[in-house]
Amino acid sequence: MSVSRRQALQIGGVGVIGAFGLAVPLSSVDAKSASQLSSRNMPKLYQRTLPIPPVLAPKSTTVGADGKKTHLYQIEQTAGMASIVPGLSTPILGYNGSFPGPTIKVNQGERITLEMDNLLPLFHPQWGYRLDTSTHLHGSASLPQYDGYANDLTGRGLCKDYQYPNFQPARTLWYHDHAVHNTAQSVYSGLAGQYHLHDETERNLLPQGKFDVPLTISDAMFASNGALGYNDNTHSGLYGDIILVNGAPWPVMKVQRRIYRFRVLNASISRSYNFRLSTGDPVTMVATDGGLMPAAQQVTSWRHAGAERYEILIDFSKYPVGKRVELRNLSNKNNIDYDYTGRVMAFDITGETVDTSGPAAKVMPTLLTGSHVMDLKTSQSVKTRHMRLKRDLDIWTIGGMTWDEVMRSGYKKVLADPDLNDVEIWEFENSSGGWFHPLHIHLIDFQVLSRNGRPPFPYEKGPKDTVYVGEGETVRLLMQFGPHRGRYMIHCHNLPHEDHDMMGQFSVGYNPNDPDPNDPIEAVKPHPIGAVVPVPGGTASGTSNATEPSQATATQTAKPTQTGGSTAATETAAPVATQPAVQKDVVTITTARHRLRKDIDFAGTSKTTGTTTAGTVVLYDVTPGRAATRIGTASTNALGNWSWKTKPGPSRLITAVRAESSRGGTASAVVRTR
Ligand SMILES: [Cu+2]
Repeated sequence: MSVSRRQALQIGGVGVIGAFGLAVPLSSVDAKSASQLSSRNMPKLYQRTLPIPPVLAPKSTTVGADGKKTHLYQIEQTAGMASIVPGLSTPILGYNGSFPGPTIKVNQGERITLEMDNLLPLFHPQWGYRLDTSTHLHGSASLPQYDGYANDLTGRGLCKDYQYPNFQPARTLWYHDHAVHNTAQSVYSGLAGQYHLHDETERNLLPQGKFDVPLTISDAMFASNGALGYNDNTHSGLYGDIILVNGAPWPVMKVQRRIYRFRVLNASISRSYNFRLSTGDPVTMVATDGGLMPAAQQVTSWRHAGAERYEILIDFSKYPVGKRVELRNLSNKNNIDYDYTGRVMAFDITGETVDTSGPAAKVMPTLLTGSHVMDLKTSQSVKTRHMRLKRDLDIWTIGGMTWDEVMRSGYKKVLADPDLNDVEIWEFENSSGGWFHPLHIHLIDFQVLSRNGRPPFPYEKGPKDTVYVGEGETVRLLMQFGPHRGRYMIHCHNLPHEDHDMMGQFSVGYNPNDPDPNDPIEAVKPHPIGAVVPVPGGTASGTSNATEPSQATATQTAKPTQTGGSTAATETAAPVATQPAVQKDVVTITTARHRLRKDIDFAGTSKTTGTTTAGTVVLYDVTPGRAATRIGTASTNALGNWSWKTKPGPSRLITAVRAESSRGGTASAVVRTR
């Protein structure tokens, strides 16, 4: 059966019901393009100048009693319009209305309070889900209550004050939405930006200022009216036909004949790249997710999955004026490629007077710097854990767990419970040949020990927080848990995988029933925008000392049972909770059909009275005679409709189904089987 391209694309304002779960045989999608743009609106290679997102200025800076600066920043999450394709405007969601969001730059040891205001529409204008947000600063060892926990949601009209400690070594971080079940579509809609943490070592080794260039790379597909299209191939992944760098399709950048530093972030929700220069020349890799590598690596091409950051140096002095050097993508297994997804951007070498100020303008650094995580030894490890990354029916699992199970346990269930400062080895196994998983562990940096028993790639020989677990691969990672106690997420960074439902959590330094002063949902609540909230004294909650994370640990290890408000976390619990109460929900199932080896199709409604909360409906196979199993998740749109279908469907016949709404309602139905 062939599927029209209109069905294949979930077009803005049209495909509300089917935004999740429409199965599309890949062969039916036009191989030249996924977008439906007319040729007049289709972007061409290397027409746009590379945009550089603005650096955000703080609202204010104060100096604490300890002499350390705290910068107050404010970002408004709003709907906006972007000029991405020629002749049309694209509705987006953006930090301060733009994609990518503004870049935040900070020096090690300076704290940041980020007021994150949710001024988005109540429901996503195209895909209908409720736009509650949670902001994760990826790469930061933030306290759990500031880490963007998926269910720590900030609703429309509310603000959450995030505290960022910035005590870690210099690195490229990024902030992005992490809202439960909707991360993929919210990040795809534009909620992502870079964050640069600087330190003395890095400032003395690597190019700075305009020679230190953020490259946020993503892919997208567009409807004929310029709106974003969405098709995640039944949660396998979204693969757009148009490559964006800093929000512009296939841009070009004029460069001087000197060395440049590029902070390459793959912000695609699913696509992985295999980057290479058109000249075949190597780049010099100097930093990974967690900052500087011990030694620079010459790399001709590198595999780069979602959320990974690699900092590269390119020496343009060896090319003649007028030469164009392209950054290309050789692609990897299990991506869907189109005519121009092999191209990314171009650099045009100019005859402009060369500015040789600053470090590494003309000479490549070779020895960089060691780090705590790269100095860890396997002999320090007290435990080895093994987890499989796997698809069960239509659900992605990690170590046999889904986020749904974590939610059902009242956020108690964990995949691992290391003690504070424990060193452990974690192994991730992907036995499948059908997909790859970029695995992200919050809080910590890790060292990649091996992949299938062999050494990691040269470009992985630095501190990492996300690792490419390719087809048929098992990776071994070494890490130390700290400096904070509490619960943190671990998940796949193919975001449709994460949302359905490849996410779990681990707990550092607590037993399951210990009280948790750093509870990721309860410790710090959002407040109405504009309300004055007391900032706890000397906060960033004990993580202020740049050079002594052990100091931070000491503050955080205050007995969880302690009362009397003497810990920072207890003090920050003061702001009033303003989350709307869950209202009565009525769920119906209007369609329930499973034709074995053909298709499966469920649809219905989930309607609430009073305030509506974010809605998803989880479907369970409740066929008599076997244990109930989860089969899928659908999102409820603004009209209260949900739908879930896939082909060919589960391999054993489902004769009864139960729908459970996240808003509390349930319904069951007999399934038609013909
Ligand atoms: Cu995955």
